[in-house]
Amino acid sequence: MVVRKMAIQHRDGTVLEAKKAKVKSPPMFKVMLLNDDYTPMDFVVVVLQQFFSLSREKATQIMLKVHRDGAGVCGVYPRDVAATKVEQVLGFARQHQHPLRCVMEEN
Ligand code: TYC
Repeated sequence: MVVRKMAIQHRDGTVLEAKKAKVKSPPMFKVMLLNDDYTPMDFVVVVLQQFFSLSREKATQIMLKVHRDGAGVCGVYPRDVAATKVEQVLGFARQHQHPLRCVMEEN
């Protein structure tokens, strides 16, 4: 936390000093899916619905973006939440023997 000191000097020489606490918002991380040639499209849509609370329509849009562009953002979260999402997605993909990749990146 950054603390900025502000001083007001009065005519009589007394000084009033106030500290203003500057609250810094926590760093945020994008969770991204990466494309591959093997993971079924339907599986990716289920992942996006289950772990990122997206509608089937929004999940389908993001899956298609990843398929076309190579990567796409699933959501933006504080560090620990983003790390948990990545682990959950990778664990779920591994259970189903799909090579789906999921990464986090500071926003
Ligand atoms: N490219 C995959 C296919 O054609 C689909 C896919 C989409 C895979 C998004 C991964 O993150 C991904 N079956």
